[in-house]
Amino acid sequence: MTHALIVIDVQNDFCPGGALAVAGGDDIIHGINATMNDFDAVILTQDWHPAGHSSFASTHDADPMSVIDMPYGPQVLWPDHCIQGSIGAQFHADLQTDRADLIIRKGYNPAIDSYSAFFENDKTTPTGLEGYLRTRGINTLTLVGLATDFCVNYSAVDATRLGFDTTVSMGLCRAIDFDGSLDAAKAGMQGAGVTLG
Ligand code: VGL
Ligand code: ZN
Repeated sequence: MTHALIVIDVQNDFCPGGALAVAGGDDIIHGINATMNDFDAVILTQDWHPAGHSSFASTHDADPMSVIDMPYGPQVLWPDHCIQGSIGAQFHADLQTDRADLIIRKGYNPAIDSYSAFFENDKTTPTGLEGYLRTRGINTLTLVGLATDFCVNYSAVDATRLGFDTTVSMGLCRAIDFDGSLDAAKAGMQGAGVTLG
């Protein structure tokens, strides 16, 4: 078994004070740092949007947290966040980034959002992470980070679907929990075969 830790989007904009702050988002950072040495590989993801991204409410003159239909399905519209090169897009200063073997960026395509570390929201455009993991012989994944109900959830479901043995360490995640999204995400992950640890 070769086991990787995947740390999802521990960035300033998802922590208190950020543009899309997740309650308690910074509480998990010390625990994430402390567990890094338990793994054969550590991979970080970074939400990385161009200004004017199609997932931003401001791009559509719409209210944040409203939902629109995109060619690939419904899309929640978010406040502007994690803009390429901005302070908000940087990893939280307390996150130990030196231990990371790989940093994978996502959401850079202006027309498609990307919650999952594996596929954009069209569910078909790959990020390349699957190939990286397979060529390194990694078959087991533990996911932690932000937010439980969006990027962690989508990444975990895709990982399981791709055949990786996947656990989400719930104590090292925090949720946006918008309109029942956390309960739906938990049910979806369990239904897909993700272990909630
Ligand atoms: C995320 C909403 C928009 C996340 C990213 O990291 O969960 N959520 N972009
Ligand atoms: Zn985003």
